[in-house]
Amino acid sequence: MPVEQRRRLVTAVPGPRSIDLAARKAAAVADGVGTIVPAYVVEASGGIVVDADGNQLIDFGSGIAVTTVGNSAPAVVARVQQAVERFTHTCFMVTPYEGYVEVAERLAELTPGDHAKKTALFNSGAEAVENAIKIARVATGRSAVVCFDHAYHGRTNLTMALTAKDMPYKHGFGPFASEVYRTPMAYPYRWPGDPARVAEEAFEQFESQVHVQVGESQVAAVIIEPIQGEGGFIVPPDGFLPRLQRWCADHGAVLVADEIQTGFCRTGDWFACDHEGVVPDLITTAKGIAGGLPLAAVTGRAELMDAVHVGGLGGTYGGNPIACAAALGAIEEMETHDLTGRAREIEAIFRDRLGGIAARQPAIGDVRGRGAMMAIELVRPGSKDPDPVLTSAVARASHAQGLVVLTAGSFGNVLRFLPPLSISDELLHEGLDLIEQAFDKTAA
Ligand code: PLZ
Repeated sequence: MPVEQRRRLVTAVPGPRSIDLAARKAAAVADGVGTIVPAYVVEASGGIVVDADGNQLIDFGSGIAVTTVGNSAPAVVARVQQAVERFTHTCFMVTPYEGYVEVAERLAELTPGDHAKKTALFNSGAEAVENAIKIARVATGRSAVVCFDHAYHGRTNLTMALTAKDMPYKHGFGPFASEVYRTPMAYPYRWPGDPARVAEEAFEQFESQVHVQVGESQVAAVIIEPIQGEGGFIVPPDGFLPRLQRWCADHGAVLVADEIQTGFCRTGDWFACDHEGVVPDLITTAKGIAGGLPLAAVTGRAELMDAVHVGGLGGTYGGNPIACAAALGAIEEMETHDLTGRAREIEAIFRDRLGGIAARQPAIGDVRGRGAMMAIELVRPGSKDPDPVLTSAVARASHAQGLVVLTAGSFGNVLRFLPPLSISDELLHEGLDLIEQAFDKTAA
């Protein structure tokens, strides 16, 4: 590994070089594009991000769950280097190439279910979600899409409509796409009903709201993140996803699993749906699929995927050859290094340490997640009132100490941990020490 796997602070974070770059950013880049930790990166690998001032930060973010195999992972670099020297682009819709086909073959093998599957490749997660809905609509001849509270599916017009949160994602950007209906999410920590029956009650509400407000026969697709990401790492209790799967099968609707954040070993399985053996009709993937290069996919039942007329799916860059090479390299890394197993080990470390911190910090209301996708929800002690102020204070104190950590949640009160699976146990523990210290410094 080229970068020494050690945290090191040589200046404040951000340091003078990053501050200069931030001034250039302020002058040249639209303000609407924010930055969470304004330390400008020059290099990254394993569990370390190096900034322009020479600071070495511990990475608990993976560029929002993207560099699951680590930054510049060897198999990704090797395959990208080979590919980029041969050709950079032809457009698969003009003169095709093998890498695209090979990624589609691998997705058919790796995604849940052993039915005949096909794939179409795109550039971003949002684009994959948009296309999954297009496919579901053509295949069913219906238009309604059902999504969930706290969902995040992207920033394009249709995906904004599917995303639940106003600020910052939707505010002022309407009008939004129509025929989108939202129902309650099985959110154990905040479920108002019987805590032992969250899966059943949430499903009952889904079923009755769809019946009354949409009509079963109108539903093209039900789209859900099997563990919600931006919404705050909300893990539905066992039984909720299988009920949705059965409902979709019974009513001729397409179940779309948005595994853009949860997919590719992140949760300790290849896909989060695998945890309960749920087999979605369509699955959207992106992020972890290609080790940091922009690639996204819709994979699903061959008969659904093939319902769209020739020429109906595509895009100039979809399945770019360099991104496909990167994806094959990332999958190779996942297989050779048993990264599903590594995600489970990381979960064990986080559960143990976060449980210990939560026992001493009454502001931590919930510890949850799966694999290397763990989170804590912060509340005012003695209540479940969200505490976004403390959440951002803990995040900022961690950033200052050289830990890249992200927040999430509809109420901005979730600290989420998404380390690359290539991180060492030492760096995990050190990062968790920094979280613990940040609480000691900031919590009342
Ligand atoms: N579906 C489940 O997590 C992207 C958003 C970051 P794109 N999540 C990170 C931000 O603030 O823009 C995401 C996701 C799920 C879809 C998407 C969208 O993926 O590649 O960002 O378009």
